[in-house]
Amino acid sequence: MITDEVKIKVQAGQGGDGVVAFNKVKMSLGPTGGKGGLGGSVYFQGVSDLTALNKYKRKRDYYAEDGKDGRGDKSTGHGGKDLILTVPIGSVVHNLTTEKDFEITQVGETILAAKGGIGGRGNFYFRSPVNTSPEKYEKGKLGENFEFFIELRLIADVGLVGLPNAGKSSLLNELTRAKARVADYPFTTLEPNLGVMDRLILADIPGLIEGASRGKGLGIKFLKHIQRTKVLVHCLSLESEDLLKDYKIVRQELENYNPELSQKPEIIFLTKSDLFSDEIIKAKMKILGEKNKKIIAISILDERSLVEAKKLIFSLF
Ligand SMILES: Nc1nc2c(ncn2[C@@H]2O[C@H](COP(=O)(O)OP(=O)(O)OP(=O)(O)O)[C@@H](O)[C@H]2O)c(=O)[nH]1
Ligand SMILES: [Mg+2]
Repeated sequence: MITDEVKIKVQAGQGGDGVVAFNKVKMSLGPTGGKGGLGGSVYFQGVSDLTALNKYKRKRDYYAEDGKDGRGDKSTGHGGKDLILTVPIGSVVHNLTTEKDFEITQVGETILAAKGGIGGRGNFYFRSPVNTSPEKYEKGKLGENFEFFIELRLIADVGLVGLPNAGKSSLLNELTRAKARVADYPFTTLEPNLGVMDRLILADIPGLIEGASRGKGLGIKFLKHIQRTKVLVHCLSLESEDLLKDYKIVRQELENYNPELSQKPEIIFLTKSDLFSDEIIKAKMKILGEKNKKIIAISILDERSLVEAKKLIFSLF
């Protein structure tokens, strides 16, 4: 299962305290208290594992290590260990405290989430001609603490959309080596599936229904995953009694969710063409047919139509 939304709290480490110490050797009396070490910072780092957010469902609070106190020989305490929190590439991280957002799109990309506090100075740093035996020191500063909302948006080139049962997952399986579940009832797909077709990443999301953009069905939760795609492939089953209505329902939901989605280049695949004669297909295609629409009939049982489908997709890249 892919977790695609989590809220976590992070706390960077506190700086170590400065120390009060004196040299006990007669010839070199004087303050020797060192500085506290730097508190550990918290970072986010991109990984390719799409399930990397799952762990944040179980545990929500994260702490980096505190810096160690300074030492009596003028030396600085050890720094606290940094904490690295892995997130899948495609994560959008919202800092709920500062309201700043950032995106992680590359494996290994590392972004500072919360900075560790600096260590306090020990009494060695407060020596002066007028006070050769200062007892003064500073406490380490607190590390930053923030609350984050992390949202995964899959990075795909092509998004497969359509009503439930339109044949989206079947098509994904044919065009890529994905093994998405396929069945003859609506809402077979409960989580997005990804597949790779040559260099393109295809994302298959759960079927959309009327009202999806207002939260009906499953679709809304996953529309964000196609927000970054370049092209939408709209699957419409030829089995439908009213293709135009089906088409409009999905287009309307895309538009309602985010008008940018409906601006993306779109290809229409009329699916399950093996079940119908050429005449019927032609007639049905006409119903949708505006001249400038890219539209073809396909079947997972017709290899030639799948080659055409691939070509059409690639023509938009
Ligand atoms: N005859 C025929 N059946 C197909 C074809 N493509 C898909 N199907 C069948 O249509 C049904 C639905 O296919 P899915 O791929 O699960 O549809 P989906 O759009 O992913 O459905 P959801 O995940 O529920 O939204 C399954 O029974 C498939 O076997 C096709 O080209 N020809
Ligand atoms: Mg499916």
